[in-house]
Amino acid sequence: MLSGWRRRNGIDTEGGKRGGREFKSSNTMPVARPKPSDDRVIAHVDMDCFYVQVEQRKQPTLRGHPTAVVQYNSWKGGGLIAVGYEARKYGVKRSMRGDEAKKVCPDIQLVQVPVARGKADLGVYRNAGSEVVSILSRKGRCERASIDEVYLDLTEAAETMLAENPPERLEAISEEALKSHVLGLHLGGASTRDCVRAWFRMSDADHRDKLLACGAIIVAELRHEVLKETEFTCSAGIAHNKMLAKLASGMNKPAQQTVVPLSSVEKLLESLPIKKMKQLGGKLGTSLQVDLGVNTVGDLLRFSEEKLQECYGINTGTWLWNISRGICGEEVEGRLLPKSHGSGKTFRGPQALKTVSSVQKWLNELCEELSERLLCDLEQNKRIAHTLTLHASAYKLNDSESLKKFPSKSCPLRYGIAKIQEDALKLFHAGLREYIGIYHVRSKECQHEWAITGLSVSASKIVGIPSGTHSIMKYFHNLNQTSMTTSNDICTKDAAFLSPSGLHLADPQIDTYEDEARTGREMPTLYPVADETEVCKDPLSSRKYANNLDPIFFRTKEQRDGLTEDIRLSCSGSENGLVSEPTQSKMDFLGPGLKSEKQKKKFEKEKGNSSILRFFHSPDAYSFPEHACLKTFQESGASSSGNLLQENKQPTAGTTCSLGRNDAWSYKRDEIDPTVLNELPPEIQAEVRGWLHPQKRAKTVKKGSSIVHYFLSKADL
Ligand code: TTP
Repeated sequence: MLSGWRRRNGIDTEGGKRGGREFKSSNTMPVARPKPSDDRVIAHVDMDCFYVQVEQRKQPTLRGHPTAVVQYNSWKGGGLIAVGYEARKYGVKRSMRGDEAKKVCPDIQLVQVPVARGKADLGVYRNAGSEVVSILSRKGRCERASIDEVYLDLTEAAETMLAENPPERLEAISEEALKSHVLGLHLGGASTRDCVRAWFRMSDADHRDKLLACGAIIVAELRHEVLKETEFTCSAGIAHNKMLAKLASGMNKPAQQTVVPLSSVEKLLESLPIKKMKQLGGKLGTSLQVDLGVNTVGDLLRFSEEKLQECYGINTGTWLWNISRGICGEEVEGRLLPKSHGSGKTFRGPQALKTVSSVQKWLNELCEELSERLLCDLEQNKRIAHTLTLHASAYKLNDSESLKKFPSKSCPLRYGIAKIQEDALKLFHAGLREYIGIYHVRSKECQHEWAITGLSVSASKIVGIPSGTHSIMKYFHNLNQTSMTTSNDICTKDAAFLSPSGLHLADPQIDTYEDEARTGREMPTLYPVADETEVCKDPLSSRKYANNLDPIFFRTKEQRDGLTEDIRLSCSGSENGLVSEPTQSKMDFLGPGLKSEKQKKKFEKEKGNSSILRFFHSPDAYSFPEHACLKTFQESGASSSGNLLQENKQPTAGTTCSLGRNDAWSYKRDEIDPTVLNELPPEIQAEVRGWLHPQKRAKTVKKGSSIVHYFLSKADL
């Protein structure tokens, strides 16, 4: 009898793949066997009871007191999402609610997570995480794995230290480093500290151990800097690969670090419960236990690679074979920024959503938050997300036993609150159709057939905007041109999607994600414990976010080369992509001024975000002259940080046009492709040229011919 995981993955007992489906590997389950790279020095740093520490920093009087952070839903005191170490001593656990925690620890201080839009607002934690990341990234390649976890590749720093300043020649080894736990270290009667010191100073040690010793000294120093500069403590694991480092960082908490020398790996894995291993905490782990009788990672050694492949597919089989030997070739990606943004919420018990309008209401809230974060990312980091994904969890009212999952759906992401909201709703409808069947969706009773218990929207495939070679105007111009055909495509598809008759049509615009079958991980839906879903955590990070995985990351790691059509769409400024002629496209590029009255209204409804104008609104972007402060922009109010009416000065004598707070988006006049200007309507070419070459600027601008004209509402003219 196959366990659920294997059945769903189409793996039969003979090892074939049923139904012609092939198991797809995730990022961390590479097909090829990685070369054991024992000479790398990798650290995993994990903040201790992170939310609690952030709250204690905000309210120092909480320090030293048993404290926990609760979700904002106050039912039974709210569910605990983070428990401080003082509270843990009393037996307070994350699974408890506030009232229960008070029973076991009457002195406990319960702090509610900040709330915005009727849901948890995790911005403060996210920002605190960024502070830590910026410190940890000082010594090597740094990968932000989740809101409070970081991987570091310290190989180079460790090699340099070993060559120039090896531990045996150090006058003193820091106290923090001497508190390290070195796995497999034989104490032989001496004090732990003396043994650790001796291990650090061992001149005849294996080269790889020496590298780890240097890594441990560096990590201790970094942790100390984090404490000094942010007041946060963190724990760390230092090993030769990510998997082992991650395992080790949780072994001794809080504020401690653990080193895994190569010689200790076998013993460590031998007795490690299979479910403790990253990615094996869910159904794949259960399948290993149930189907193969594997209880510890070491038990996997009984199986050949072929056998594991037979049971779980090529990639997962090889991955399992590797991890049982402590092999992991995964690189530390140089990434300080999150891979995705998301916003979600769960609706438990009576809060479950049972009508499309209630779903839409919440989707609108979630999309608004997502849009704000995207704009913030765009402004601060010059990054654009390409894919919008909707995840939901649901049950059927008339068939609560049904195991069918609400399918996750995705589509190209179009910027602008209204567009994101519109697309998210379409994704929801697409998911719902599949979940309960077309007939039911179309019938009136459908409103009473399902209940949504969780909703989340996320934006992924985030890439940086190329800079340097082209002007930003050129960039958007290109986007706009391409958007024409794509927009039409989208429009057609949307029409098919929305029209009742179109319900039967396939909508290639929307992707359906399969469940964990693809990845061997938990169903990528919502955050496991908290009522409030925060989807910004890196899905690759750990067990704790297993339910929060965004499958997009497992499908492919590669980012699209440059910018893709969905972004172009978003920049077109056209409503629903209703542009068919090049001239119209140019008008879109310029804003609503040249459009029909109807289009103008639609544009305003669009809140300004989706248009190229929105980008100009960014304080970092090239700005319009002072008098071009636009009502349309003002009304949008959607920027997370941009100030629409911020002082916009005209470029002066310098060669660089930069009016924002930083110059990252400024561009050199010389770099501006003159053809861009030629593409503009003749009546405004002169004015734009005037900005770029103020000395040549026309002295007077005829009313009605200025570019400003295009951005002013009728009332302003
Ligand atoms: P964790 O790192 O899992 O836990 P922690 O930092 O609170 O404690 P530890 O010292 O044991 O690592 O989670 C990081 C933060 O993420 C946590 O402080 C609160 C938040 N979180 C949730 O909101 N819901 C959850 O279900 C989990 C697991 C964490």
